[in-house]
Order: sequence, then structure tokens, then C-alpha cells
Amino acid sequence: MKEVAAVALGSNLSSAWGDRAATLREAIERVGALGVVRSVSSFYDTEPVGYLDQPRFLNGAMLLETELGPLELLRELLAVEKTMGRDRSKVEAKGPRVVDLDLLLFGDAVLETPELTLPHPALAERRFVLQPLAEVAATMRHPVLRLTVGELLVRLG
Ligand code: PH2
Ligand code: MG
Ligand code: MG
Repeated sequence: MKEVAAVALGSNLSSAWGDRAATLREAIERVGALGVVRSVSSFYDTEPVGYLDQPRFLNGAMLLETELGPLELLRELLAVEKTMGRDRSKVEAKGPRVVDLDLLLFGDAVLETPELTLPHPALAERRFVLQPLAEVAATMRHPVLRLTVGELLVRLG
């Protein structure tokens, strides 16, 4: 069955493909191979949140229509991160990364497993996620909070 997934895009390092924007464009192309790209937001240059001692991020969001299930999609997103040079074994758990692809929403799915939590647990608190997401999915509803992405963004103030 086809579902629409919302994916957050982040990069704060350049890569073999070029600067952060070129890196995100390459990631979008690779994620596109997992289904049909419905929309891509503009990119936002953002201050690092959480671990502050790292370069600024470029963040975006995209909507993908896919036949994959949520866990399959998650694993494919992690595989794209890895083939684009992200090395999770390094001390970069919260530090700089070539590319970060977070599965935010998967239709109306609500899921809590050790591997994947849906909706993404930090979705409602992160402006760097909600702002680009609101460009492509303002009316998509958070299935637990019952608020749209646009409403979540307004709520952040
Ligand atoms: N990602 C993080 C931690 N902090 N800050 C910004 N601005 N953008 C991010 O994508 C980001 C972050 C962990 O994934
Ligand atoms: Mg991630
Ligand atoms: Mg992340």
C-alpha cells in the first residue's frame, strides 16, 4: 500500500558531492529512488541545537510516496546516510554529520519499537524540522497530538 512519508534532511559538513546544499540534493535523489518524491522544501541555514560546538546546519524536508513499510524505509534511509559517508561508529553521535535523514511521519502510523518511534519523538519541538516541513506538509496531522504541522509550528511561537 502506498503511504506518504515525511523525511527531515540535515547536513553540517561538506561531502564528496560538494557543499551542504549539494550534499542534501544528492540525498534527495537517493531517497527518491525509494518511491516518488512529492515535494521538497527550501533549505534553511540553522544554528546547531543541542550540541552547540559544531558547524551550522542546512536543514530541509521532503515528502516521499512509497510502497515500503516504515521499518523498511527507515533502514533504507540509514543505508543512504552510510553510503554517503556517514560513520556512526565515530564520536559523532551528536556531532557534525555529512547527512542526517530522519523519518518524521509515515502517514498516520503510530509506532514504538526499539528501532523506530513514529511520529519522530522530537518533531513537535524542533523549529529546524517544523519550518521546512510546514512548507511541504502544513496540513499533515500529527497522529498523536492531533495538530497539523502548521499548528505545531505556530505553537512554537
Ligand atoms: N540535528 C541534530 C542536533 N542538532 N541542529 C540543527 N540546527 N539542525 C539539525 O539537523 C540538528 C541539530 C541531531 O540530529
Ligand atoms: Mg538521524
Ligand atoms: Mg536528526
